Amino acid sequence: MTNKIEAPLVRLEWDAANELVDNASNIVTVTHVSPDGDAIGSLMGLTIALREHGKTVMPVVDGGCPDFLRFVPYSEDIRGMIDGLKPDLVISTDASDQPRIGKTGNQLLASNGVPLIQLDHHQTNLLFGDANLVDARTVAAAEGVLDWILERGWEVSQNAAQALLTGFVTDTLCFRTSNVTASTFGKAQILMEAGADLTLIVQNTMARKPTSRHRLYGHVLSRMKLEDGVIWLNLTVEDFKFAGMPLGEYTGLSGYLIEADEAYISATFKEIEETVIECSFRAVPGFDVSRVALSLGGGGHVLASGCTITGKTLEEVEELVVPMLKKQVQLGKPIYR
Ligand SMILES: [Mn+2]
Repeated sequence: MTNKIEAPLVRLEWDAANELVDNASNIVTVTHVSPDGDAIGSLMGLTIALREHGKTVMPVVDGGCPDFLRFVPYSEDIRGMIDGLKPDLVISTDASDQPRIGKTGNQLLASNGVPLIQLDHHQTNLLFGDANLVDARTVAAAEGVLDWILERGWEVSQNAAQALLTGFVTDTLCFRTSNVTASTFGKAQILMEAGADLTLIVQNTMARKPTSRHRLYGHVLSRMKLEDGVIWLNLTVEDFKFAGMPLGEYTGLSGYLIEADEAYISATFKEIEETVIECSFRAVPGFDVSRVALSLGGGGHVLASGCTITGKTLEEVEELVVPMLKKQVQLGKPIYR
């Protein structure tokens, strides 16, 4: 194995996707479980644009829309369950494989034999749609949705733009990630000219967080470990209880740990049940955590990825995965520091 970063995955089956959309009238849009800003932003940007072009569209995700993303236009329409829905087309956004679209998404596909378009930007995408719109060069699934809207020659409405800019902002950590290019700003300009409010998004996502997250950080950070360029933390069920956070809620800790000067790869190992462990990885440019996640049944981006390991305890997962990450440190070289 070398540290050669693979060419970005690009598979844009526009014609097949457009034909499926043109022949459908009743569409359900879905996105990945534990939805983040890009999941909800791409889901709603697409939903709004399709509705504006005469389609009946119902957005669905397991558990519904998280509270902090309720500022996204029409997010109140997002259902947490599929009862009664019988679409003639399902479109998923921001999910790299079919299990990621959760119980609701998989129930929809299983019960109807209905066709699936999947739109995504993860390098590890498994091309699981009947039509695939995957571009790993895009910074967010929301950018892929915008590309599709522009490809169709559609206007971008203010509501669609607001939803889509949310995906751009959250997936790029406010235009700070290494995949941001001049073209990213060109597309952000299109969205802001259409009326998207950047400050509204920043204040609801980047600049605010639940206080319980501060409580968790204060409780666990002294336990972090740093060896051979890898920095990591184990998070137990007890830690979440102490902080008053729902089990498994997004913590942002791997993104925080990777800011440490001596770290090239960071990880958090999150105990959901005694032998169900969620792993989250981050890397600085020049290293690759996507293949470790993929080999463990997960996926993601070169610099940010994750997986869920079942049948092992927190300690066993740490023992298995940390050496894999240390190996990735040896295979890489920092580009900027
Ligand atoms: Mn995304």
